[in-house]
Amino acid sequence: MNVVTLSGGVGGARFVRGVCDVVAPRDVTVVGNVGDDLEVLGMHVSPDLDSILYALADLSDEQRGWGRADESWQALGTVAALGGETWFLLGDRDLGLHLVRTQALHDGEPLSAITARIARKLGVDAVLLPATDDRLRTWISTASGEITFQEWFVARQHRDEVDGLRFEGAADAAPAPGVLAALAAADLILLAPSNPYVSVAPILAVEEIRAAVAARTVPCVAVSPLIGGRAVKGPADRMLARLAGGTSPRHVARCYEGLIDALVVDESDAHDLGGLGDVRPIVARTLMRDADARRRLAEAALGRVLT
Ligand code: FO1
Repeated sequence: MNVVTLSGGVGGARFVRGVCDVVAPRDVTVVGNVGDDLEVLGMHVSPDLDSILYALADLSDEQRGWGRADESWQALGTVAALGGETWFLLGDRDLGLHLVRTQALHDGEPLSAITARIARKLGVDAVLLPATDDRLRTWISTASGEITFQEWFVARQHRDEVDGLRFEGAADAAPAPGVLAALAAADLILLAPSNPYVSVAPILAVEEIRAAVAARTVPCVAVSPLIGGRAVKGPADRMLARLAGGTSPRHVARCYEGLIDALVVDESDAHDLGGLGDVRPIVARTLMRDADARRRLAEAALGRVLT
């Protein structure tokens, strides 16, 4: 069974790992968000692709939620001592990946090819594709102006309320090689429990990807990132309240209007399933505390297709 998952970082990466525990990883394609990408200290960082890579290679720092386990920070210490930029934390092990990717990009290799090469080296069998090889960047509108995603998320700890989003470059971005073919060959499309606005929307902002999902002939199942109307981590609940008018399953489903057939919701949200229309609710425990929980959630999302 071919499964395509559209995913952001952290929560999405955990979910993708669960999917790979249930379906043969070779049959799993992950389309990752690149709207969070940034250049820092001269390096191209792709946080969401890296969170997925590290999760699938079993290298993630589970506590921190991003970056590598067993990390050290010597290089960043030198950067700080020399008065360099340290707002975006890059660990020593992580830096190695950014060096390789940045050099390859400078040499003209597309992000998708570099990502595939790094995935192979890390022993990842699933196919990981950036949504696009073109430049696509998420900008956040706040009361104090428009700022880049990472300035809002990391530097300002996402404390500014979001008035709107812009996906720079999306209108001209082409899906990365393999994305449309994977969607065409999919038996099931999944939207990971990532933030609909800043993690999944930048992927769907690539028009041909959105059109392919909209025109699907196979089920598309989204997993809500909310538990009891709250985000496990991050600003998804505040954004849904402000931009969609609430944090119920129907508000999550509305972010994916015309794109999903089912929505996996947490047991704690099962009392409020009104307004879902044609979207079928699948009630499950969605907190991915450990490997078993990850696998159970993946099984719930895959359930109907697997049986
Ligand atoms: N998140 C932070 O909150 N602070 C950081 O300094 C930070 C550094 C970082 C470095 C590499 C990487 O792959 C991810 C990193 N993240 C950091 C996480 C990242 O900014 C976000 O979790 C995602 O962009 C949102 O999905």
